[in-house]
Amino acid sequence: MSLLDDIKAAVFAGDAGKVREASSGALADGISPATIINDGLIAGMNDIGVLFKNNEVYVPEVLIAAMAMHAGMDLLKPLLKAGEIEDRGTVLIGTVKGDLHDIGKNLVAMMVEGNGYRVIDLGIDVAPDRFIKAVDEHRPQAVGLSALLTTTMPAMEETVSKLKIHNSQIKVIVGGAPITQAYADHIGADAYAPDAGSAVEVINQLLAG
Ligand code: B1M
Repeated sequence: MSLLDDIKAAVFAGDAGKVREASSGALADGISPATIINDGLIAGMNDIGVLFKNNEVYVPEVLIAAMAMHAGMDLLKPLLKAGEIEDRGTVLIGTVKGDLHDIGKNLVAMMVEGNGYRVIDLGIDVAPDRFIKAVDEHRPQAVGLSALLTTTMPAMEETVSKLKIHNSQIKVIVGGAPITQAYADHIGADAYAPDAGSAVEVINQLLAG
């Protein structure tokens, strides 16, 4: 097995120590940080994302894999030269106003980041105006909104509406347990994703075309 396969397997297994060790070995072998990130760390997160989407692994495995991926990122990011890694764009994400649930939103953020996007996570209980301020500050290509309560679904609708008035070009993706494709269509979101793995696919599709 190559060192890149070792890194991929270590991310998949959630073994942060092994990720660091194999990444250092790959660097010593002359493999570039960008290649290690793309073909090792991101590839490992992609693999776990597919299994998560198919209900073959669960939340803890994904969280542990993401922590392992971050261990590698921490080592490699300072070594990257400008422009060395494909800039897939920036995604802003947050849980809507009044809603304090963040486990699912964090999973989505980790999977999106693990697929090469820059993620700005605004956290929980994010009012529409904070999203708008952050759009102006970070110029994301997409905004992701999460809601877990039926009582905060109207805040999601308000946020989508205000974002679209502010910037009609921005793509808005929504998700969370009570959210459906029909609701996403109703509130004018560009896309809906039922889980973190699908969120990555949907963002890839939205930003590709
Ligand atoms: Co809350 N809670 N909670 N809670 N809580 C639910 C959601 C609830 C269904 C429990 C129940 O009654 N059976 C219920 C909502 C009922 C409803 O509205 N229909 C509920 C309630 C009522 C409440 C309170 C009102 C309780 C109270 O105080 N009386 C209160 C509200 C607080 C508030 O937000 N203002 C409350 C509080 C809490 C805790 C703080 C204790 C805690 C949250 C801790 C945290 O998040 N840091 C909590 C928890 C943990 C839950 C349950 C048990 C688990 C939620 C979770 O994390 N699931 C939940 C019951 C349940 O779901 N079994 C419940 C795991 C997570 C991975 O899944 O978040 O669905 P999920 O995310 C998925 C997808 O939805 C999707 O991808 C994720 C990964 O696959 N997804 C996206 C999510 N966001 C996405 C965004 C996307 C795309 C996909 O694009 C951007």
